[in-house]
Amino acid sequence: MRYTHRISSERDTMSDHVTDEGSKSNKGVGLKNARLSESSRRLLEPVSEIYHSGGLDVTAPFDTRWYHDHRPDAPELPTFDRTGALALRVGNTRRLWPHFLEALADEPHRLQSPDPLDNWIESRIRQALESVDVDHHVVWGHRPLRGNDFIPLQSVAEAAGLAHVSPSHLAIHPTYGPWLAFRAVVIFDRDGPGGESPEPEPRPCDCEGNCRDALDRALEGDDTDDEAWRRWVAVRDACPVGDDYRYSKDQIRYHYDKDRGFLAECVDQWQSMSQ
Ligand code: B12
Repeated sequence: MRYTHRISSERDTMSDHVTDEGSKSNKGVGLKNARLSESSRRLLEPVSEIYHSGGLDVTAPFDTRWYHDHRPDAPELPTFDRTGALALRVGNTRRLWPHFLEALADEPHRLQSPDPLDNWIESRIRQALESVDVDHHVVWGHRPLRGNDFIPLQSVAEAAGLAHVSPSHLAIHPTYGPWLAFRAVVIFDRDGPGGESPEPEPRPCDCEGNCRDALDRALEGDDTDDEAWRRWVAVRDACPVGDDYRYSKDQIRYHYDKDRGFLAECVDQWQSMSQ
């Protein structure tokens, strides 16, 4: 293991203190406020419910046209030849972590995968779609759509009124700040909700957070030194929004370091604490 500090002793449960009740906004994280036809709601509800209950808690529908209007320069989403297709964007906050550890405890073979997190997320997302009888495509955040072209999921979030991309190039949600990740988009062979994209929250980025300075420090630093990951975490920490939703120490460490040995230790610790 490259780093010497110990695994956090905190057991990262579903964090009772972190609920959306009373928070400034949990906009864009579910179906509740989405404009959807009854049939689209019936289609998306069970899938969305599985994602939310499994830690993919920033999941909500959108219309592919909103993204295409917002980023005409970027790669296009598949749309089944519709002007605007019904789509679900799938993402998460810190709530993903305990579900991930639990899954690895149940299915330790996933630890052998080159990227256990992407591997598990793909299987979760696919599993929930098994009972869906409407044609669909899944576009993964971590896989290019074709060639080297990724779909910019931050722009999908922006087009759907969920987040703003900040000067640090991170998407900032009004409640979660930069502490959220985007995993995939599922596009269905159905018309989308149409109309204008939802009005975004006011941009939280006219602040003194100096995330741009933190980004410059990270970019100037030597990426091979053992402290490089801390400079990248500092870019997220520079944002004054979403402090309560900061990932746990272990989650941060794994996301920035991707050390599977460390991940295995987290799983062992999680198992011993849940016995
Ligand atoms: C390729 C990629 C990277 C590459 C290169 C990023 C780049 N363009 O410079 C690398 C591997 C370096 C990278 C690193 C990180 N990434 Co990255 N990355 C992606 C990925 C898979 C595709 C980005 C892309 O090509 N988009 C397509 C083009 C067309 O989009 P674009 O809008 O024109 O450009 C966007 C990005 O490319 C980025 N970008 C463009 N130029 C620059 C320049 C700098 C200096 C930076 C930092 C970013 C950046 O910001 C643009 C939006 O404003 C996305 C997931 C996705 N599919 O969106 C994650 C994603 C953008 N990354 C993410 C994160 C968190 C990181 C890291 C901070 C942490 C980490 N552990 O991965 C580090 C940062 C450290 C670093 N050294 O940069 C998150 C952002 C979450 C958020 N809240 O916004 C995403 C969305 C993945 C996720 N699972 O959520 N990433």
